[in-house]
Amino acid sequence: MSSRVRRIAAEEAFSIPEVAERLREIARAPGHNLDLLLVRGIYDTPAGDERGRTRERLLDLEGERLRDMDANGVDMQILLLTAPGVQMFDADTACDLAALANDRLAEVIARHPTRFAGLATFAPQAPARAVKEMERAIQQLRLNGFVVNSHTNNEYLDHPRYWPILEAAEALDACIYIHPRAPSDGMAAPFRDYGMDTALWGYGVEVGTHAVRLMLSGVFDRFPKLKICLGHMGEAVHFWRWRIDYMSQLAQRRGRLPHKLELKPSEYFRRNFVITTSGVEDHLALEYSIKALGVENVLWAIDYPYQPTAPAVAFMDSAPISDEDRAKIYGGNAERVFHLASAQAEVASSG
Ligand code: 1WB
Ligand code: MN
Repeated sequence: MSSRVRRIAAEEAFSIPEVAERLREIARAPGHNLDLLLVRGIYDTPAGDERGRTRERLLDLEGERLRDMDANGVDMQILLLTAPGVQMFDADTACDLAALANDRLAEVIARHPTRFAGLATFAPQAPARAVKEMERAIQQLRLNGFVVNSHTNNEYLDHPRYWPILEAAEALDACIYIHPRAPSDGMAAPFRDYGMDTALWGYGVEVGTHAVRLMLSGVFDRFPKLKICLGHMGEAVHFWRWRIDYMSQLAQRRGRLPHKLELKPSEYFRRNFVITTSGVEDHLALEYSIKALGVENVLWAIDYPYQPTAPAVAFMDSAPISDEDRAKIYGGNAERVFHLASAQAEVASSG
């Protein structure tokens, strides 16, 4: 049995031609939504240019992607339908394309069960249908969790409309990965300049805001076993833990919270959240995250194809941490959080 550390990359983006085609239609329609900057850049650009290459890499699953994994010793990618997922479509289109994307994901995993796992998509635009698709994705397709690209029509998952989605995820024991999209309309204006709509800054602010809303709304008292995953080194939410705890007590006393919280926000963050390192190759941020959250709650990710694989591997290989912790972050934690077959089980079934 190999004792080499298993490298499982936990937030790796893909798309399917049908979704890309619909996003191209959205790119060509008039509109002012902040996501359109990205959508026009990737889905309505010639195949040859840099963003066109990103589109090709998103649509490729078994060619260049597997070669890149092999070249860098990446055992497995956990695949997610890339932002904005199906969340810019009308509800019927979104439901249909979510099911199609989940089917394709299950097919590629069936062809490469040791190389890919996948998080299922659903359409928050139609919560009851989303719950049905969530159940199908876990119980029939055997996918490993869920992805949602932050807000939907400028609403966040703390809204009671979406509680059935949170309830289903908890009941299915399946983690919801909240991946960014551009900031919602109400806070978009200052992000229009300097490329700030993107992963440069806007994405983190958008998802960080989403996470803080969830914690303050009380949904983790209602759904205490709900698990949320945040990428990009937790979008820095835990860096603010002391201030959020302190100020949320004041907000509570001033009657600004809807519900008397059972725990402090930092306690919800440790209990109900895990984070990944996607796209953040900073040893100091990693050390802080391990100390603040516990090593069990930190998972490695690359952010393929938006960021290159080799530096993400070099970052983790050279992290000044114990080999035991490195193995947890590289793969052991992902096996637990996303219910993957363990390395031993993989060896036994293939050998
Ligand atoms: C980029 C990065 C674009 C991410 C994305 O589109 C996502 C980018 C959905 O750098 O252009 C990301 O997840 O970091
Ligand atoms: Mn990402």
